[in-house]
Amino acid sequence: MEIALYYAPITCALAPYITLTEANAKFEVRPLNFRKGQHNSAEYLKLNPKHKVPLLIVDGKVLSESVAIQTWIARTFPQAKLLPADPWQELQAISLMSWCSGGIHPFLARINSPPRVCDVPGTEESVKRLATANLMELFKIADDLLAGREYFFDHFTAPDAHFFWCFRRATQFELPLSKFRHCTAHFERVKARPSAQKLLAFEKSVQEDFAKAA
Ligand SMILES: N[C@@H](CCC(=O)N[C@@H](CS)C(=O)NCC(=O)O)C(=O)O
Repeated sequence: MEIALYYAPITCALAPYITLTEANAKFEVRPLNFRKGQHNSAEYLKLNPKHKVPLLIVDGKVLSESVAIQTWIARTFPQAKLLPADPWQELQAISLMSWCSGGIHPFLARINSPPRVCDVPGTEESVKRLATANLMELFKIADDLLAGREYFFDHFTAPDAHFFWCFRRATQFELPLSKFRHCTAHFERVKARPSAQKLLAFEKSVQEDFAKAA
């Protein structure tokens, strides 16, 4: 089986990178340089008209959307136990990933780029403020879910990688995150895993290559 992951540094494509690594899958990474608009190239748009990463290619077949990609990885490599075995718990895991993707991610995107959702002059700070307030509410929910736990379930699963990305992205903005003690501990715990360490080293090397090519 040939697996390729379209990825860009900093983005949510780091979650499937970690998950594929946890699964011990053999995969090729195809980094896109967003600064150079490679995600909007005609070639990439043919693969993903949504011009987003992550995108997974499996034996020539294309799969978009993090939740589907994470679920595919977990189902394809069951020995890695990347989703809980119990069917109800498995759905809870998919629910958590959908929340990361559809609930949390959009507020991170608004903080990152307010004009993408509102181009009325002078509204940038207000878009950021409202998105931050929403994000704080969501992180409080996650913090409560993670209280007294190492991971969302009784061992590391795909939602841990997905939420790790959400929290990491938030740390890259100036936000008051230290109050989320359990999210912070979870972030450090996932970050210490060899899969996340591999990802961070890979991200650094891609960023260095992009800088050289700038
Ligand atoms: N719902 C998608 C969102 C993916 C997404 O927004 N990816 C961002 C990076 S974090 C992206 O590729 N943005 C480029 C663009 O929108 O042009 C998923 O969960 O996979």
